[in-house]
Amino acid sequence: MSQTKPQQPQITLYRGWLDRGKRPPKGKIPYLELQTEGGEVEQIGDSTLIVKDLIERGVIPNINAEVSPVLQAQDLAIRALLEEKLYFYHTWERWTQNYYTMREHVLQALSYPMRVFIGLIIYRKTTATLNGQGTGHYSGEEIASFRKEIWESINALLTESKSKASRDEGKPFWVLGGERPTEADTTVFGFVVSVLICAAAPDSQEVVRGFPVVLEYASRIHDEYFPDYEKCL
Ligand SMILES: N[C@@H](CCC(=O)N[C@@H](CS)C(=O)NCC(=O)O)C(=O)O
Repeated sequence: MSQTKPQQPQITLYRGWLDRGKRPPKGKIPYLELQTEGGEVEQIGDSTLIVKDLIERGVIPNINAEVSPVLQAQDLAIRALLEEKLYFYHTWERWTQNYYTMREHVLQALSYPMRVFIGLIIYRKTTATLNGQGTGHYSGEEIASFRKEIWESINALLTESKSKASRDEGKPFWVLGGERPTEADTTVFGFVVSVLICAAAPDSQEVVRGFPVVLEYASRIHDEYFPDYEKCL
């Protein structure tokens, strides 16, 4: 019996700061708009929920399906470390220490008066979030040391993984040290690239550029999966 593959939905990804003005489901970028075969349009916000939804629809494979429960726990911990901790140190560096560079970049599509106005709203909301979450109460030195500790930990995992994978010269190696990527790799790769391309993150860039194995990790993933993108490594 022949089986017809379900029609893939049409997907539009919104990831620019100004897309937040369109009231996405979680009030944040990134979010997706999915148009199903029947013409229905659905919005999904939050990268974790987006991944779960696309797996359920069969659009992408569940790369964690074969991973043991212990490794799944480690995978989750790495993602949480970056998304719920390092993310706020990044936000602090970009929006409080390099405010004008950040504002001019993310709001570049707006006129100057609008950049000033919207920039102020973002600044006030961001500092309130940082204070509520806790990062806003640390000193610059404390944030720098927490941030360094995180990148050192990521570097330690990747260094171990790279040494195990040394037979596969030039091929990607993975943060949990396995043969295949897990979800944590999508997060680690995203954070490395985000630091390297962000002009408002000079201190983070210096830290990341001090870890050759982290750069090598991202470079190999780039070559394997994103050769059509400009390389920042
Ligand atoms: N955990 C969320 C984080 C999304 C997130 O915080 N996005 C930021 C930009 S990087 C945002 O839209 N911030 C605007 C706001 O909080 O109002 C995800 O991965 O989707």
